[in-house]
Amino acid sequence: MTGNSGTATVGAEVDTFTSIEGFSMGSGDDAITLDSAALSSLASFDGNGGTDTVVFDDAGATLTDSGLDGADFAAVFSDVEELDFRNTDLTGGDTFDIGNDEIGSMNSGSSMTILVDTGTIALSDINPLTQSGATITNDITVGNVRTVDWSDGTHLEINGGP
Ligand SMILES: [Ca+2]
Ligand SMILES: [Ca+2]
Ligand SMILES: [Ca+2]
Ligand SMILES: [Ca+2]
Repeated sequence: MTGNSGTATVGAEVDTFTSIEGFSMGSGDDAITLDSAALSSLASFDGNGGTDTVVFDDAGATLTDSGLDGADFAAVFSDVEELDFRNTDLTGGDTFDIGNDEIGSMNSGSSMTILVDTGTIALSDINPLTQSGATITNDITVGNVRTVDWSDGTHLEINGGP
């Protein structure tokens, strides 16, 4: 990670982050595309209503390079329904660790979809953690979709898409 002047695109607006900023979105479907420097400079992003997507796209640093896991996203995002990792990678046996508490913190309905390109990130590269005493009650893969459920009602879908 170099410096703290990351970029993020929210709708048609491109922001260059030189200081801590926060965003609060409207009731529609919103998306934010950001790199690791932007993530580290972003104070908060509230998707509010609608199906809101966080796209992680950093040409210079993958999720592995930046050491990003669910906790790093949960620290910033709320009312977000999708994490789009189709333009990034996990390498060298690294996993993206994300637990039920982190999903619950990002989405009040405790439901999250992670989009991956199985050419770079396998469905099994996402590592579901158990937090606050919950257990994993269901972890099944059918075709390109892996579904994980926790005993506290948290739901995760990892979608390798067509
Ligand atoms: Ca929204
Ligand atoms: Ca939302
Ligand atoms: Ca990791
Ligand atoms: Ca990979």
